[in-house]
Amino acid sequence: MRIANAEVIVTSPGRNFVTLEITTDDGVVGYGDGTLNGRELAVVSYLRDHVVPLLIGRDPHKIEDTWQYLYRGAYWRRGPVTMAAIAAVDVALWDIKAQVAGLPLYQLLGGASRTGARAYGHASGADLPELFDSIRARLDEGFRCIRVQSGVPGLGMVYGVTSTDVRRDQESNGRHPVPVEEVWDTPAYLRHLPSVFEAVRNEFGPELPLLHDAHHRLTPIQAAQLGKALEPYDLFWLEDVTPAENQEALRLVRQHTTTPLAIGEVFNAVVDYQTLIREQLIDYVRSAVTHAGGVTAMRKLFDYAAQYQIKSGIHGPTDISPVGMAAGLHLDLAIHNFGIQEFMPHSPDTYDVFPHAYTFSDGYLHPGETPGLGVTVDKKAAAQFEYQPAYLPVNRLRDGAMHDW
Ligand code: CS2
Ligand code: MG
Repeated sequence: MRIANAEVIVTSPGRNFVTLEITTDDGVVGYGDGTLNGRELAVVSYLRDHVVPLLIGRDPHKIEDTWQYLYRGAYWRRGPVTMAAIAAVDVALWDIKAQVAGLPLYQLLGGASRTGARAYGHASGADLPELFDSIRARLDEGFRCIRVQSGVPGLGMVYGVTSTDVRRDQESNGRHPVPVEEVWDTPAYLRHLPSVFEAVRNEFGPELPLLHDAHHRLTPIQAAQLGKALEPYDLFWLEDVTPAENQEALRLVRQHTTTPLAIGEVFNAVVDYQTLIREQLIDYVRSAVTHAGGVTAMRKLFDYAAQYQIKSGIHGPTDISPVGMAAGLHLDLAIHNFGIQEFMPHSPDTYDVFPHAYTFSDGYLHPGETPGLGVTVDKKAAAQFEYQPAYLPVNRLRDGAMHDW
């Protein structure tokens, strides 16, 4: 069996998605997600110009060898564009292998370790009444674990808070020719957030698992203060307290708080976690299959983390396509050290482009029993949605200085 064709599909049903379609000479078709939010066309070029020519004629079953060929063969290591491109190839090859085996992918990863993947949904509000409505809406949809994001008095737009509560595919602030600029004030946020969690616990009781995403905005000592201040509210996790490029900085945070920590959505290789995992500075690894080199690399990450009782929390925003989502769900079902799965449902238009077998019910996701990944691309539907440039917002402090968004 040989790879006969590889095609990059760009579509934009509400937001941009990059998909690699690999076809074998036997006519088996596999899909991989290579979407990198705000920098999509860089991955398209990396794939079309540098990777696709290397794939034609290769044995699609040699997944590990192809991964190493693309990783080591580039000479230049890691980086989000490279790793998203490698992920797209890797996932498409796993899709092909599982289809040839006639099995859903999770069976090739060791079979099911659980009946479903516990998921968390996003709730947000500019103020408490809006936030409570949003939490109730998620509970009504079947979510049993909730990420809570809140507006901060005196600040306008804040990461994770939407005016309409429709956190589906649309880029968070619509499409703009240049990034939207938000204003950020860390002390105001630190003063306000504990009161939000106190109110949510008073309203919804002690049992509901609650999460929060600080989105890389704090210094290590601020992160320590926040973790400590939130301890009474028993969070499932506190996410991305610092940018974590400086892994050692997490030692300071860890010394000061028992609030569980999750990090990793902007990492793209196992080595990015080396200190965090070896020194047990976090509790959950957050990479997406799409951004960290595919199923092959994620399996190695989870196995390494498992040695230290660190669990998975795969990144699942809507900028991961249903193809990337499905790849994550097969891992969730198979690995032993599963923690939780982030789940933001995609829009109906996106689901039309990507027919999929995975399901969500009563708080749990399941990848389905279709051989392979269980997701395809309807190319006719995809062609109706042309690529549109779009950027993530940027953040400035009150004095105008750039800050992490
Ligand atoms: C996030 C994302 O889901 C999350 O936890 O932090 O929403 C993130 O902002 C986007 O994936 C950026 O593209
Ligand atoms: Mg996050």
